[in-house]
Amino acid sequence: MPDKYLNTTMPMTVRMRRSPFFNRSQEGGAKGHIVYNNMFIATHFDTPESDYQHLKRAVQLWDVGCERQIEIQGPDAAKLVQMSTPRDISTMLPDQCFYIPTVDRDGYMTNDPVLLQVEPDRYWVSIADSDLMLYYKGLAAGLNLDVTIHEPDVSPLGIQGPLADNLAERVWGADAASIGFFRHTRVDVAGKPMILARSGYSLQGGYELYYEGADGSDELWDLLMSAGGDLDIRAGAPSQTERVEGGLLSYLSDITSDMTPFEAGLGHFCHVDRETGCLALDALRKKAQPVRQVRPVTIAGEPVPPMTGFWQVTDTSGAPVGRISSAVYAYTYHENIAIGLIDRSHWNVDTELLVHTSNGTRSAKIRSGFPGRQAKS
Ligand code: THG
Repeated sequence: MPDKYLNTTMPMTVRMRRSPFFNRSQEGGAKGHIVYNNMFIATHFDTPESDYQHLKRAVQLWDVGCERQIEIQGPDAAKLVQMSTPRDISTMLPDQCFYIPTVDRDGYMTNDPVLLQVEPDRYWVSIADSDLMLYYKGLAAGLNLDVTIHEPDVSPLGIQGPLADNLAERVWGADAASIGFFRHTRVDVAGKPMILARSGYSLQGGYELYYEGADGSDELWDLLMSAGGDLDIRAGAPSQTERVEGGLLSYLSDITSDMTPFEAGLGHFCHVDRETGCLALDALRKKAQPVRQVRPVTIAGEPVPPMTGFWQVTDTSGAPVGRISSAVYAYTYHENIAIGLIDRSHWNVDTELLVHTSNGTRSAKIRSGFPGRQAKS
């Protein structure tokens, strides 16, 4: 892959992987980058605000090839996936995607993937940034399960924004474009049937195409770009501001490996009343009443600075009651919105707090919800 499109001074090596959409994403004007699942991906194109405003009004193509798949195939595949999550996957329909908290035996979060069934006894676990595959391989080896586990050559392409439906209908037809939220279907991509799901890391609507292999990726990108020419389509990436406004959590920021799904606010995905086979059932039953939990927080004052570490949250007299893990200035709502992990004593709506940001102490308050989500529902 040529490096001429690399809009960065970051030194490259082979082990810092790039998806087949990397070059087109670079040509689309990528400026900021991060490493996620050992993959190099773009995070912004214009200013964060302009990327955000565009995502909210048009449609963007996102190289989210870093959402790596763990493929688990074989007669014990469902059993193994179920061992890792408290969400009851026996109810998952063949065309459904499930957001699943994954946990270790003690009920602590190991990842928060999207699960889908590719075919009977064959699952893809679409992971956030942690080495979950090793956990599955370890369990499969230790328990002698009848499964094979590997990372397939699959690179999701995000098609996100309010005009994504319009684009998908033009390219793949009305039936494919009208699938329900978190449902998937197969669409034709240059003669190959690939999975298209209505999902993605934004609250603006859209799809994810689970692109298989590398051949033809430029052609697909170009086809989508020309089909969406009059929709103001652009290259883009998940927007930190938009996802925080909408309360979409990020593993290793808002969810850390010392947290349970209950603490992460994912208790509705914990079916601890059923004998699912999740290895953490007993542990999670004891942890179902958390003493700290994720909460939406408003931080007063001018736009908050970028975060390079957690910010401590205290009560108004200075006693620690939690931390802020993500904070943004929400352009639409003209205020600072944050994701906090807050002690039970201080998590009620409207509780007054102090947030110790990197440029000073601000007053703050627990919100009733994330504004990007309230607006949608
Ligand atoms: N899509 C796919 N894989 C992924 C992500 C993705 N892997 C990494 C990362 N993102 C995993 N984390 C999330 C977090 C939130 C959501 C998806 C993946 C999400 N949540 C919805 C919400 O909270 O409203 C829906 C949850 C539900 O009700 O099921 O979409 O983005 N393929």
